[in-house]
Amino acid sequence: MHIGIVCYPSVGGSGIVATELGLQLAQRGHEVHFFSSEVPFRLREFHERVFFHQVETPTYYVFREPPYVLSLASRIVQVHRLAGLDVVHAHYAIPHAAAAFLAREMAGGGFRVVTTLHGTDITLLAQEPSYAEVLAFCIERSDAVTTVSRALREQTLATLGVQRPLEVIPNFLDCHVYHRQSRPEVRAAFAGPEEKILMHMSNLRPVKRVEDVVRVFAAVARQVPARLLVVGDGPEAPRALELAQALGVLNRVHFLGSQEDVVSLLSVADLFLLPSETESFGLAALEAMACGVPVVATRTGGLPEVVADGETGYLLPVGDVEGMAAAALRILTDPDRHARMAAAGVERARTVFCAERVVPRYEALYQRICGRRDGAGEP
Ligand code: GMT
Repeated sequence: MHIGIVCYPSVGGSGIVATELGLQLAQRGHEVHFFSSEVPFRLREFHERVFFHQVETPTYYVFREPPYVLSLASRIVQVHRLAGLDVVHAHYAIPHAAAAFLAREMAGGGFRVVTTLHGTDITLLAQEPSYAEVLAFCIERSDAVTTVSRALREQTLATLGVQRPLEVIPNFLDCHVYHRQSRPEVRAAFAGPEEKILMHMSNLRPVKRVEDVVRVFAAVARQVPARLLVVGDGPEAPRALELAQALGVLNRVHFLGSQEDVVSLLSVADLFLLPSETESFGLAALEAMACGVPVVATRTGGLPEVVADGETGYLLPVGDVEGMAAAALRILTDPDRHARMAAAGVERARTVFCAERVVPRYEALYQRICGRRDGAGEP
């Protein structure tokens, strides 16, 4: 099939999942066309059957902001004329689903539109009167809509009152890439042999509650020698840094900024912290589990569908810093428990969330909405 993928290029779960999906589809013989404002993070190498179409937004003095949706819709239609797209798959509804809808209208219905809801497009933006109605409209008018967790599906039905079916297809990983490596030199760069390494990785926005990460770490570091790696960048970075200083742990916290090779870093971590306010899935938690890192996270959104509470980590109420610190210490001070949870995380990632298990579900969906009977998986 010829598949268009529309996504955000920056570091963030929806862009990572969209990019990985496109690469997996290309490996399975499909022709994949990415549409974004820049080359997506993680699409830096050449891949056969993968094309990238940059969306240019020419500016003009009457525009307050360049109308990206219009440029994106035009680009999709141009590529459709040349490549004959069967499906355009919009990742993150705003504004990608609207642009895909407009492009389909302009192309006389020449392709199908799939929208994948990822998280804050529903949990935050659906509450905004400026977006709610157009969001509901795009969801109703897509040929298929998926959500990355059951929790997000329920939330979408509850907040927008949409009538159409929403299919849950969970996020996934390339399990050939996400596995624990032996990296003693990376470990030695951050910690002494007696120190535990805790890690957090996100785009450091308020929803991630990065201050809770620092508070949990400070409580843990009072009991066991430890270091904290903070991977990613975002608006909460300065506050987290100030808090680490105020709590006297700044010399044990490493703010690493955005990193491409997260597997090397996860491979030296002993525990992963994800104390988010809301998390429709929690891709970072899954990446940690796949690399044998137990997770302490909040019981919110789709996280309970990813982290098996008591088996691959522990889930605590949002804001329960004390509880999360106690759970972290329970894991870090008990080598048997740690080993059990690490192994259970790897097992869960491999049996439920590997690309081989999940990508065929997207293929089957595309085939279904295109009315093909030639079998899922066939390009
Ligand atoms: O919704 C967002 O905050 C953005 C989005 C992203 O691009 O990072 O994150 C969401 O999508 C990811 C991929 O499906 C999920 O793993 C994240 O849980 C989800 N973020 C939130 O729900 C806060």
